[in-house]
Amino acid sequence: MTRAFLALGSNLGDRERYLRDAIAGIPDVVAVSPIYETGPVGGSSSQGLYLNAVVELDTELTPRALLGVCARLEAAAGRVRDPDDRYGPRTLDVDVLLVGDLTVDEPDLQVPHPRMWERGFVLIPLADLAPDLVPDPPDDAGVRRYDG
Ligand code: GSY
Repeated sequence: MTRAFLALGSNLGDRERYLRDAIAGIPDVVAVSPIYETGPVGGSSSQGLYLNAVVELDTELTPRALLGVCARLEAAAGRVRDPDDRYGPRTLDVDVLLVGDLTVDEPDLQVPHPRMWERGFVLIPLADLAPDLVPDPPDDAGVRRYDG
């Protein structure tokens, strides 16, 4: 069994519903971070605020299989990718962050996630679940606890 982490984000439609439905569809979940409301990073600053969370899994799934889980959840949320707006608003984004000590460097899958260490909206919820991995989480004013 391997300790893995996925990051979830939504800034379109019923954001909390999309996150909660996605979390319910993830296999082998052992912990879920609090939900945070966060300012959009990248793309138009006029797009809506995100809700973000991180989930921890204890799993035998490979990084590639986890990527398949992410794609299935995004499709179930009606995610439509706009090739001209890579950082545009989305019903659901699910990213593979870490899968134990494994590394993957392929065109469509990089593990650890290459931008995770610069993103407060990832590091703050990850630190809630894994302070051993993020001993010094950033003090990011754009990341606030969301209570509905
Ligand atoms: O990379 C995930 C999608 N995403 C997010 C996000 O989840 N949260 C915030 N705050 N900004 C983001 N920009 C992108 S793209």
